[in-house]
Amino acid sequence: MIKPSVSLSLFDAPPGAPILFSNNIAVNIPLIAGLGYQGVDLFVQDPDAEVSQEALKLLNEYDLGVGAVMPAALAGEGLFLADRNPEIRREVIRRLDGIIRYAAEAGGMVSLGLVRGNNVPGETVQETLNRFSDTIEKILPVSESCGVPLMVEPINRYEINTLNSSIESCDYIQESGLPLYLMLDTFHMNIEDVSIHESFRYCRDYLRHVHFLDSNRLAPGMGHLDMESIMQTLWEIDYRGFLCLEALPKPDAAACARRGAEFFQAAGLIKRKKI
Ligand code: LER
Ligand code: MN
Repeated sequence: MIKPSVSLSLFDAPPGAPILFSNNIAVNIPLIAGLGYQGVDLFVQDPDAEVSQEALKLLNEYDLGVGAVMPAALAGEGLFLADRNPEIRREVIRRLDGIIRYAAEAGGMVSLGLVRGNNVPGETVQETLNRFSDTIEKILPVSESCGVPLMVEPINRYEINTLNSSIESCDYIQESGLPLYLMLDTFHMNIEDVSIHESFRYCRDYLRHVHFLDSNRLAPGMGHLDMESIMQTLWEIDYRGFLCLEALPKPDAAACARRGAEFFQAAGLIKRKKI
């Protein structure tokens, strides 16, 4: 079953972030459900904040699931899994512990994107990835005991310099031997991958989540990718999971979410209703 969802943050989203709905959950959660979406990706800063518990209650009330819990805010605070400074690595492990426990309550998975950190001058990419793997080994006891899958999200070269393409990320997971999965984002795939279709086929056994955006990080149909044919490939590989509109709120959040809902209606993923 493929389910459409949108991105929602529990704090004021930084300008330029691909967060469709920002804060104001009492208004946004009913709106998201009203458009026919079936879930959200949750950008969380502090899992212990009151808003984090309120969000779970409201999501439950409106029958919305959680795909990925996104710890991108940690990266915004300078906390990275592959950081050379052991103090920073200890702090990111501590903060991720809370986020993983929250994801377990939400029934979601945790994405490791910008939070993995950059390769810095003076060492090889492999050395950076080895440190990333070492830190992951330290968070696995909690993610495994909570039953929360950890997913690597390949991200384009303009945002990070490790694990940019889908295929190199899939190879990294296989070579590391770590129990990690993949979430693929068509916006990044369009920049880094030779073929979005071939990447989905190559990664199918590891694929747990999809960020489903057009070329300009807006709803399908608002850019120049052939999103219908990408959808077709996802059916072909028997993908079952969320297609999350992790979009920019342009021209505004509701308008972009409505364009996405129209696409998902046409694809038969949202039941016909007036949107
Ligand atoms: C997060 O899902 C993402 O796609 C990154 O580009 C973070 O901004
Ligand atoms: Mn993404």
